[in-house]
Amino acid sequence: MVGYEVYVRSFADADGDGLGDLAGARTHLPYLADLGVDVVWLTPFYPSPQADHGYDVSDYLDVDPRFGDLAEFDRLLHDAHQLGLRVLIDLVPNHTSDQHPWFVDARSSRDAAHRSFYVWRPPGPDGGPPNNWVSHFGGPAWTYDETTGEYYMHLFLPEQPDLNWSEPRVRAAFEDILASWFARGVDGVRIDVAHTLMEDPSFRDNPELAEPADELLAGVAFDRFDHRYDLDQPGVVEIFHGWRRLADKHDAVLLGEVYLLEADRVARYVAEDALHASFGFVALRVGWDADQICGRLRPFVDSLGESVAWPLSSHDDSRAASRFGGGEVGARRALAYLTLLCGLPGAVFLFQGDELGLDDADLDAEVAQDPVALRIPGATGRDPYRSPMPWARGRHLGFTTGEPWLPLGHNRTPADTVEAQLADPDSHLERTRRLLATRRALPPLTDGSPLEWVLEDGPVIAVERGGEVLVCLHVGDGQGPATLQLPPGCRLAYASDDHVALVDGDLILPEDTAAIVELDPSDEAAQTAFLDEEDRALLDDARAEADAVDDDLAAHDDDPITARRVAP
Ligand code: TEU
Repeated sequence: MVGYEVYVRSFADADGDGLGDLAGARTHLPYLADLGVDVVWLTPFYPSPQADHGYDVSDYLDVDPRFGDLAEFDRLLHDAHQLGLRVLIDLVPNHTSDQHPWFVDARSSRDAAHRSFYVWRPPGPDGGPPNNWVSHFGGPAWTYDETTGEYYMHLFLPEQPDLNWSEPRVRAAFEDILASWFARGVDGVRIDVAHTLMEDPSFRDNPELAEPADELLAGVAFDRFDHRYDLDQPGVVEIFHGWRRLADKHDAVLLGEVYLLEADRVARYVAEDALHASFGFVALRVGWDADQICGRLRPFVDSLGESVAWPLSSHDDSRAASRFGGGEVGARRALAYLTLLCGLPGAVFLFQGDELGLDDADLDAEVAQDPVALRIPGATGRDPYRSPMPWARGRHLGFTTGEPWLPLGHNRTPADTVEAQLADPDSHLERTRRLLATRRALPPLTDGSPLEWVLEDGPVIAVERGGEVLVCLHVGDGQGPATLQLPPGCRLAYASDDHVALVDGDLILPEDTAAIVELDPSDEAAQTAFLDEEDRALLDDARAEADAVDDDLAAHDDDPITARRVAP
């Protein structure tokens, strides 16, 4: 499937209050269906004080009046289904808002009914926080509560207290929440920080790292620790057993935001009795470098197969076009990279505006809205990824008739808009649409066909699917176009750029471009041209065995018992 992340507050504003809303999103569903999207993920629209822009929920079963109401949600869902789109909502189970009635009660006294819904600890020996855990958003992961004389834990803002998932009533409450949304007709949930629900019961200090865990991580305080005791704890996966039974009953999907970069750790969450799939965040953590792209993506392909969702960008991370160099070059690379992702097993997820080739918005520091920017000294925060969608020429590029909650960015121009790009067959938007259509038209790209890494040493990466389709990406080495000799009868099904060509069996691939090639289905040699000797021998054996079975069947044609052909 092709997913599309709608960051609701920045997608489209129907009522002119400067914030995107559900009615605005509904208006543009036909646009998404035309683009080739299968699944729309809506970021949180629940009642919320908006301390973390909706990821601080104060009521899991309603819609914040700023975004609409339940009737508007139902209309959106109905329209989406009419268009053949499925809708995922964003479930935030790790923490609530500090304004959620559970927390309001929990902090009222030590023996409040909901006290155990949250994680409370007495002060450490020096009267300070109980241990050295830090929040994602800077500062300790603990806030002292004057009224009750204990600290509560929060992996994010103090306004986002962590729920205590050892409390069976929390588990029961979330199963009810899920059942309610599934009964309403939602097609699944994206599960916010799915891997962080439990903590080590001894609340030990996390070891400090000499070096950040990953050179591509931001280097904020959070990344200076080995999160051995606060993330990815035993027992989290079991929580999803009950969720999966509920989801299966409603034919709904559980997609985890398991923000871990090691494939085997992510894979533990994906099982027949746990999540259907997880995002593969490594896709956002690669530079424009063939070794990194192959080296980091391949373990996810190997251990998750079809159960991974590749994000091209997200509301938490720099946009692909910016990560790969910005400007025209960045946009060209982002489209070429998306082409490769389309060649891998699993789902691909666009973040709104990726289809336009947008890079991060250029915003003045004074307009900062993201708590990360406002609370971590020196941090730019996530606003540049979250600026409003440019729809059409004119004021605020068609996002709102009012004043946008965040400016669109100095670098946004009328040429970036959906309106302008729809009118130009060479636009990023039209090329993206053709890419998604090509992916849909070539079954080996989506039917679970086996994958072969044909070239992975760079600068050209090539993967072959099911012996029928070849996807190639040239990340560039300063040497100009690469030429790949292909077997006869190949067809160029998609090119990310006009300078890609297939001439007399030679695929000419300029730097920063990608192509999808269909191997001649009538030419068996072409289909196996990329197999190594061992695989070709295996294939020959399998074919010989199939022929033998066929002969055997023919010999028993008149037998009363029906023989079954067994696929080798
Ligand atoms: O993100 C979880 C997460 O791990 C991110 O905070 C990420 O580490 C960070 O954004 C990198 O800058 C989810 C949501 O996607 C995010 O928007 C929320 O702020 C967060 O959870 C808390 O709910």
